[in-house]
Amino acid sequence: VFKRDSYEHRATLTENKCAKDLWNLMARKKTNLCVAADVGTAKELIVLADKIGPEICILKTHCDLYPDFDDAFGATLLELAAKHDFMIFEDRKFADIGNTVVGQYSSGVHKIADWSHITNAHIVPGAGIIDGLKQVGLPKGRGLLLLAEMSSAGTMAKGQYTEDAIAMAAKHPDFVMGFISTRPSAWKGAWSRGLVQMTPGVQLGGGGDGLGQQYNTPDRVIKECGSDVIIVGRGIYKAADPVASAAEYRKAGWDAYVSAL
Ligand code: BMP
Repeated sequence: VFKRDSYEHRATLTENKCAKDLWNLMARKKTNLCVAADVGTAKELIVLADKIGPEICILKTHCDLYPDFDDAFGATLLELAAKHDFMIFEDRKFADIGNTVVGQYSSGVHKIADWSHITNAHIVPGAGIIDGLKQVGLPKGRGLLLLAEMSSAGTMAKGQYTEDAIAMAAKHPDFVMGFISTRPSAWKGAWSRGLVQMTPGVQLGGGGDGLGQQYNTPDRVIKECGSDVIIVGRGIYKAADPVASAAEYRKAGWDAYVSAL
């Protein structure tokens, strides 16, 4: 079991507003469950978010999946986030040069920086991508996650690449709030405990999806892999009863955290 500090304490170790808000939210609401709401339309997403809102700390979106995305999308989600006390994470996975991501993050069709508290980026372009996103996001109090590892089979994000992500995060403690990771308990490089570890590829039954996704259980992700937030998609929104399933994942994630303290 990966020995850990409480979420309350880790809130005191970060310089990023979003990370501090998230640590405190998780402690207050007693949930480390992020739902990946990869449903077919914005309409379905909003219905789902209102139903499972009480169970989650983060609602993760892929706004380019929804054919009915419109200018009201962000405001509606922000209302639900306030109503149910959760944060919004647009899983945009920016991957371009600094100048391009400034436009992609702030404007275009989706205007992500206006409504998403958290977003993420690949480090493949080098540090300029963080500088670009930070120019837009820091004045708005946003937080950035770096993809240090991925859950998919054959991922290139490993070894030296992961070490480089750790080093880049350390240079931007005001804006980089954490990582997408799969096994931070095994990392060799030192990283600030104020940074949040979020892990996708989580299902109670384990297994995979035939397209490269690899699943671990909530218990293993939190206790053995050293993660802080479990990200669950199909395990919840494809369940016969998504609210009951969200409650089940929430309990599994929280019990694992408490037992690892
Ligand atoms: P599911 O639980 O249905 O497999 O969904 C996983 C979610 O996490 C998807 O939204 C996917 O885009 C995202 N994700 C992932 O699966 N692996 C990663 O390494 C990074 C991700 O963002």
